[in-house]
Amino acid sequence: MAGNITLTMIKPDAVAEGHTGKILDMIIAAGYKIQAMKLTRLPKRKAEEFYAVHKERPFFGELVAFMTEGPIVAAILEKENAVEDFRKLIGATNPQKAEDGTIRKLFAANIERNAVHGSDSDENAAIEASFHFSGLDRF
Ligand code: FUP
Repeated sequence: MAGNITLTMIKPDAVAEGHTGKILDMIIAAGYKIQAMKLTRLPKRKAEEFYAVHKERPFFGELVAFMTEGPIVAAILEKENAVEDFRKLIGATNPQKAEDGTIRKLFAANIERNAVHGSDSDENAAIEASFHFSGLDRF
């Protein structure tokens, strides 16, 4: 069903700082069911592919370096209105602009090291879910 999944990555900063459990608690408390989940480390080529839309941007090299510096937790999350509600739960890209109580406000250092990813559309959620998981890994 369109609109019922989003793809998240708990980014290398948040995993390294030990925030994975607290972030997953917030996600589950917000009503998401975990369809798939793994601890993994993106190779440079895969990080470049994931963020290909940003490849001409000045921050692209730093973004790829950050996203490959350590393990991430990738997960497919299921709930009605998943994409939009998750964007509200994580807050603005820049944590200084994120609302109080959002995941980025609580755990992110700055616009680059911003703790979590959330898909920005239903179309991208489907693409990003398939990027990280095969059908066999989804429940
Ligand atoms: P978001 O959808 O909130 O993850 O934000 P974007 O798709 O605009 O950006 C993707 C990632 O690029 C962000 F998570 C962090 C990084 N980024 C920067 O490092 N600097 C910027 O100015 C903008 C984005």
